[in-house]
Amino acid sequence: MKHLWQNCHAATMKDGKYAIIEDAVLVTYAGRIEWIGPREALPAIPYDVEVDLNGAWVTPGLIDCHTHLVFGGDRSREFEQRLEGVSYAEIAAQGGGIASTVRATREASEDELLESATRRARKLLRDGVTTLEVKSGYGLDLASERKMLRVARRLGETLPMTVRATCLAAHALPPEYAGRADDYIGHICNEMLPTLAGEGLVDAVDAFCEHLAFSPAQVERVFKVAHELGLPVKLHAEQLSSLHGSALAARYQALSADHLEYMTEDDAIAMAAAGTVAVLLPGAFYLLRETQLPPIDALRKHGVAMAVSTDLNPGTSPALSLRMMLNMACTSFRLTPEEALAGATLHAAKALGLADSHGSLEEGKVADFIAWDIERPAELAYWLGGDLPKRVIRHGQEIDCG
Ligand code: DI6
Ligand code: FE
Repeated sequence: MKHLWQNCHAATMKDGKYAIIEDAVLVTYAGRIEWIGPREALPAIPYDVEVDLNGAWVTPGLIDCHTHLVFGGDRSREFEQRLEGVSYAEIAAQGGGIASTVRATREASEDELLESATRRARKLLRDGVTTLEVKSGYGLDLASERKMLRVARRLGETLPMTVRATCLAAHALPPEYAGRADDYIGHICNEMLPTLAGEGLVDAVDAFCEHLAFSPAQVERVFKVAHELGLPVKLHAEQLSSLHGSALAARYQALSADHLEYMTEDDAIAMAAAGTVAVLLPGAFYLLRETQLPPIDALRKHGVAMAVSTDLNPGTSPALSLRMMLNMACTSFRLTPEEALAGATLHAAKALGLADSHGSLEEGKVADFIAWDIERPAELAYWLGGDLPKRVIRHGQEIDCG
């Protein structure tokens, strides 16, 4: 069925930048956008269904390109400890932090993980997210990483969302490898990645490059194997200190380098040359009460595409609203609302390797879009969370988000 969606305005992100069409019309067919433009330019296209969007603003479906939303347990006690003055690194050193989520995630069954992850993913969907990345990294052994990645695949099968699965086995050192980080990296390279990739469970490979996680040399071993397996890479880099992980990621043509508070201008130059997206995660910045800002001016100056994401995870960013992150990206990082919206659509798609099909309203792309009942697109970054009235259209079909 061919749909004609009319009586709306569109923030299209066409041609790689924020752009708007007033009094827009979209024609969708077979899950794709067949035509989009101003009403006066609409050609005579026969259609089956006409939909009145009542003056809504239409944007691409939001894309949350960095989440850890599959996990067992929660870490609200750790949140209290941090408020009492204990640092993230201290908690990690005491066996809390990521390690405590690893214990809970290993204990949970696949169905239990699917149930809790579905609840979180549904909240994002209700907020306008139609494409989602999910990382493993709380299993840290073959069976538990597989369990997490299978949950990511099942989310994509059971929810009206596109889900990309990223293997983050190099997130932290599992207790059984204490003091043997190089051996664990060897296990990831020789067993885990080839097996999980062979099972079709991995769309990209990520690692945590940090003093309390893995060194650039260890990350590079993982990247080499990812490339041998034909998988793109991403990296948690420069979140707590400067190890130049973002420049390393650029050398491996990474889809993205993420966090980046402590990156240098030279890192930004390397990322620009490689087309690596900078994924900004203001939720983790906020929750850790970080004061070092990512170098937004250097990223702008060198033309690095900036995405914005929730980093939804139980430790540093229990964030269930991507729009809330748009607000924080503006307020804390001084992005403009236009940059923030491009960061949760156009550039987020690129960070997932989906730039050809998602992230903008253009002919031939997937017909994933949100019709927001707002007066101006800046409202998407202005309201602090809440539930903005909207209609969610995925693959050209309106869906009920419950
Ligand atoms: N950086 C983060 O912000 C998350 N992982 C990472 O590498 C935190 C994960 C956690 O604390 O559970
Ligand atoms: Fe993360």
